[in-house]
Amino acid sequence: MGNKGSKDFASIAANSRLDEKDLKELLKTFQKIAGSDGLLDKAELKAVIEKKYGGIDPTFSNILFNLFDRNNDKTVNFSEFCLAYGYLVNRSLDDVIDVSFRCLDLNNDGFISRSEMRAVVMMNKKMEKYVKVYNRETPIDKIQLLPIEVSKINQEADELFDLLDKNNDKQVSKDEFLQLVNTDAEIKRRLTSMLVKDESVDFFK
Ligand SMILES: [Ca+2]
Ligand SMILES: [Ca+2]
Ligand SMILES: [Ca+2]
Repeated sequence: MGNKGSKDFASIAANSRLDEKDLKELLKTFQKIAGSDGLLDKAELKAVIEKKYGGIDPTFSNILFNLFDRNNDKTVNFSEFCLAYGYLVNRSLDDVIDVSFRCLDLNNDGFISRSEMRAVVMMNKKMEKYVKVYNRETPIDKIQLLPIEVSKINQEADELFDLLDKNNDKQVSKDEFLQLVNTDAEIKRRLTSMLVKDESVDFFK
């Protein structure tokens, strides 16, 4: 993956708010999972998820991949990897809102749809159940939700979606998202805590 001099490390450290010692550890991890081309693709990320959670939840792997692939070129380089990792470790990063939007826009078309919002809230609930109810012993793709849970989740997602979709055109644009999330601390808290659980931090270990 090229020569990572200490200058590169310093700039990655500054951008990701990780220290250089963290970065050296992360580089080892990254090299292991990204393979010889030094780039992490979606299949490689899925393999990591599968190993950790015993299964794949497609929404979860899409969210994570969007979180990592900042420039949307379908691969994750080491610098992107560190940025996302820094984001997971330190929730107060300035780009938290931007990243939240990217994570919710599962198909990357620049808008959040109602079904994307539902899928993300659903995934979040599944993850919660996986950790709290099943104690991580059941593969994540085997976690079942009761019909009553599903309808509650959809209701919760729809409420949030309707708040965000100010002009009622059935999609949430980036502008709508920024307007509300920047002015409403409670919505900001809900969205950002929903997308990335502390759970994900030890992900690659
Ligand atoms: Ca990329
Ligand atoms: Ca979308
Ligand atoms: Ca709209």
